[in-house]
Amino acid sequence: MLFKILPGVQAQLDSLIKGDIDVISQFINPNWINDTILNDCNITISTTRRAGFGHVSFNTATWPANQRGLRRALAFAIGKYAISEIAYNNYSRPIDATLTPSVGTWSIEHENSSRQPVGSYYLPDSLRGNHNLLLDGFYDIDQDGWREWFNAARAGISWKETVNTSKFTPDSKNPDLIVASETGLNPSSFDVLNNTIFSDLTSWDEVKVTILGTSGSTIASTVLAQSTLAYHSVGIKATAQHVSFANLITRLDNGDFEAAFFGFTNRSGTGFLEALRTNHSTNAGIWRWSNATHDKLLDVIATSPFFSEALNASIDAQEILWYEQPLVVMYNNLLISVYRVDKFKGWVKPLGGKVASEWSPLKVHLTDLNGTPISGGQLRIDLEYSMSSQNPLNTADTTDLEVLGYIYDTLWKRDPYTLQPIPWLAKDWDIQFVNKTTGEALTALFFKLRYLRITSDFSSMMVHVRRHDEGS
Ligand SMILES: [Ca+2]
Repeated sequence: MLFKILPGVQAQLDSLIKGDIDVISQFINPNWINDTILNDCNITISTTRRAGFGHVSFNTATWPANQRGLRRALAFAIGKYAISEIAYNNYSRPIDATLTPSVGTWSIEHENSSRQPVGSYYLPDSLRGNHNLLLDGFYDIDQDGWREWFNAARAGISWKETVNTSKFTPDSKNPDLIVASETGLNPSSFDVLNNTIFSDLTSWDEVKVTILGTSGSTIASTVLAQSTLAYHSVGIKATAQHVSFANLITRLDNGDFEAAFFGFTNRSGTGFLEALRTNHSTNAGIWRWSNATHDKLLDVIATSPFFSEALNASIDAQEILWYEQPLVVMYNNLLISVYRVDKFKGWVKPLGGKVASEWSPLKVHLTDLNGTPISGGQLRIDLEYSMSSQNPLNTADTTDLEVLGYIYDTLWKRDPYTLQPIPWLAKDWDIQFVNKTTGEALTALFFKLRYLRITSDFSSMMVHVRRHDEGS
């Protein structure tokens, strides 16, 4: 194998067309796929659904993003097909579920849910968006088309537990909307006793939401433009703000944001749901969201020895997220693989991954004139940057890990088509639940290593455990 450092998609595509490399390992924006590539019979393009998604996350510790109605309003009002079309030239599909379809049966996405789907946010539905805003108390009190929120503290009023829905009046954005018969109102959001708050115009604040996204990305600018338009359609004054990626991360960490667009990867099973656990570090650095029922379901997923019980808990947990929308999942884009087929055959396209994965170098082969596989040959792959470390224990750099993945072997791998664990250095393993004297329940993994014809006393052998499932 030979790695060539080629910064930028154009250099990588040029190099592939000239035959200097055999496969592009980097992310390819669909806008780069032109007729030259499409018409080259030595080059193949294939797609696979990414194990991840683009979304808008909310900081649920700040007003107004702490109101579910405001978060759901975006989910309802946004047009998810439009985002996939504009940002990805349709190399993308809308999704609602927090676990992408690439994790198979664990996902509640409509196409593979084992239960009746909870509903869909795919199509823009400003009526339901408006409805959810009204239920949580976002009200266009001065009838100018933008919603306000009653500032109880300034008015010297404390919220009451009782809500008299008969006091609602028609909404300026949707005069036909009937909300008086609705149930499930958030008791913390409204005090309509005596109808006094509706006459006190000075105590209503206009609602404003800023949505962050990185600068220089057409995908980010598309999502931000569509999101602000969606909010405008339901009377929320939303503004897009483009910042550097470093600034975005800092603002997330500091809780200095209301909403932000970025991407997530979830490679396996239900692991991503853990990131939304109340005390999880990812949650503490992004959503600051808490839901005791969701936490309990995660415990079931983590500890249940019964597949169906864990599966049902996963479905229930995703349904809570579907209603609560601490993050509005928007699209599941396709990963585009571009590679030459004139030399090597047998490329592997794993579920949710690209052709340039750990499996292709193991499986590709040259062929003789009769098409019979022959050994040998040099597979050439591009790298965006040079390596910063050759030590797998001290790097999290994607370029480093990509190369190191070909150098270091693991105890087990994932089957590329089913994503189930398969034996590798370990030929078998056993999972046992043990109780220490402290009463603490622990999971113990016992590996039976393959007999390897290597010269070693194993004194320097170490097991390095990396967590891959936390989404960030
Ligand atoms: Ca208004």
